[in-house]
Amino acid sequence: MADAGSSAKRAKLAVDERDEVATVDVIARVKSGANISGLDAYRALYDSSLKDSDEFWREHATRFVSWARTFDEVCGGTFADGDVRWFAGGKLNVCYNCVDRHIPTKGDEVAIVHEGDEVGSVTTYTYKDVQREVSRIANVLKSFGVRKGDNVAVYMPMMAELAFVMLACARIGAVHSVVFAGFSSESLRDRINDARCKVVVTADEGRRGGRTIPLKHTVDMAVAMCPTVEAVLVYERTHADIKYSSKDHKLTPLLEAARPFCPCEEMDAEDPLFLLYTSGSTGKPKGLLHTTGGYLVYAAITHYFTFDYRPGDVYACVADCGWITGHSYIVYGPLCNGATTLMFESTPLYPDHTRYWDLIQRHRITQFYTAPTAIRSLMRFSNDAMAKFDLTSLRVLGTVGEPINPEAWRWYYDFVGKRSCSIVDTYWQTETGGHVVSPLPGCTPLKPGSATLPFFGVETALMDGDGAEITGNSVSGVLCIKRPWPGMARTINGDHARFMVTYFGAYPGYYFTGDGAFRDKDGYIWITGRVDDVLNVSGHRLGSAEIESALIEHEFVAESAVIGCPHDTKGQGICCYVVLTADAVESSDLLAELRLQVRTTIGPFATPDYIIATPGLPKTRSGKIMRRVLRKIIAQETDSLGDVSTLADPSVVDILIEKANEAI
Ligand code: 6R9
Repeated sequence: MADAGSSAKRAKLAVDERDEVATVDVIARVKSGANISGLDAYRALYDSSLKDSDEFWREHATRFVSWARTFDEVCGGTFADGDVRWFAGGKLNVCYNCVDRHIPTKGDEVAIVHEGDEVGSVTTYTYKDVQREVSRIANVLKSFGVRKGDNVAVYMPMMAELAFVMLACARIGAVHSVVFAGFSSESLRDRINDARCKVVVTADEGRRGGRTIPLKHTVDMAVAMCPTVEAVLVYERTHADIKYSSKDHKLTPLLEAARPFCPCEEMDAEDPLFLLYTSGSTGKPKGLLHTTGGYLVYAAITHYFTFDYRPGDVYACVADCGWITGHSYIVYGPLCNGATTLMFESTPLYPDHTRYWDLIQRHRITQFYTAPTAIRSLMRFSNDAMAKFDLTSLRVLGTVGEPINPEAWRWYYDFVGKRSCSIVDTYWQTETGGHVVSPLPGCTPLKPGSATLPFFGVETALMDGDGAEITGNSVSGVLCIKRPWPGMARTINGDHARFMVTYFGAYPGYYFTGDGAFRDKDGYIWITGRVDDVLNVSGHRLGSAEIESALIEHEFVAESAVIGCPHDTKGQGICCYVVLTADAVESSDLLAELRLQVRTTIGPFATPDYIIATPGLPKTRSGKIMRRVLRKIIAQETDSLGDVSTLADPSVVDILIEKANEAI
């Protein structure tokens, strides 16, 4: 069983202790020439970004992005009306901005460095190379009838070609929907069907951590139940001998035959750029829609300031393009800024735990961006092996995906950054498109565990249980954003009503993040985690409802309740309580089967840490499951269960405690 139980010990700061945390003033390697220098400069620019918002965004939209036609209006619409738009009337193409416009000045400079699964299997692509490769696949897509506004599903490993496909879609005005290659065929099927995709791009197999992932096989199972799919285009990553049916097309010969130039489609600022599915607290995953102008401006400006990007840098975000982090900070932000961006196909532990350090040393990486879960898994090893690598190229170290515990922050700062790098704990979401709360290197004094201060143009607010805004400092509440920002998602595919209810229903006039936060005495923001039923497992969002419905599909499950539990490396683990049907016999085999059921329905990253069979769930008299009680039980905080007298059957609590203790 996983080591979730012991994690209760993990250092967790109590709210009032956060006010006592001193700032760390590190900026040695960043200081000279930082893109913005000092807290005063930040405050001045931040204030003007709110006070003269239109002017701020007009100036930066023109500075970071090239427009085929300038926009007539900076921002229009409101949260309340659900019609927010940015840069209306502006025309542009995202791929032109990320590739073509850099060619006159840096056509022969490296745009993408790809490090494959095996150590040192490196391929580099200049901006000219990228233009050629993107054009080829764009022309192939067109030959399959993909046109402006069509949705294309992408289910690929972290090959450079994944970025090419994304850029190719942007080039011809198609809307990509990248599905993380760790999702199951059922998850993929639902996403393809929700977006009515007509083409799916995949690879024969993936390679990750020395293992082979049968991607095309998964696509076959999904597409069998996707009536809209006309063609499946297959990159040959491993050249495995796989089955090709009449809808399937090997890309190798098609790309060889394709013209290596494809013109860029002129897009409206508010035309869709991509869909990306993410878990919500209820029901099926939401296909969030991002549009062209605002998203690109926001990805580029945040990449520039948060990572203190400078020409000549080798910037590396080791996330997967299947998540928003890969979209904004591997592909769109860095390439829009003309950067050299690294794509990493492998894992931090392959072939051993020094892979990242070797990567940094060999590529002379200047900015390194990863997740707290990876940091926690690496800090278990002795630092001696790391000490043999030259990490002095680093200037900025980033984290994303979940709150970073101060212990992990310290280790990242002391040992990876050698106390000379800025740590940027970037808080944001699929919905926000880019960073909304983050330190800026050489600018924001750091506090281990705090995402610090809002990005330019982002007005944060904390709300109380009655829906009122909490003023002042040293306060906790629900984190909201008070005004539109360019990178925000515009809708949920096919369900604008759900978009409105989910994000603007809870606090009218505010965007609701779903996260809790503490604002300390200096106004610094500390994210405390989700306040809804969304789990965050190794930085991946999972809805408890999704896992519950996967369990319920099993013939022997009558009822289930899924909650997050503390976990040493993953941040949160998955704990499932199941009530078996009357004719079921509880056995370790059956529980293993249920675990497998979740794994195959959603994907391996959703594998439960605990499955606990129980005769009943703690429910109120109105039938609502008291998840708080379940959370406390698995976290072994049974002395603070709170009031359980309102439960329909309070005796179930003792049984649950006993069962949980057995499982741990
Ligand atoms: C970018 C990304 C979003 C959720 C978000 C929050 C958590 C992300 C965080 C963080 C604390 C940070 N989260 N960054 N929590 N500190 N620096 O991860 O997007 O997959 O949509 O997840 O992740 O709970 O609401 P996404």
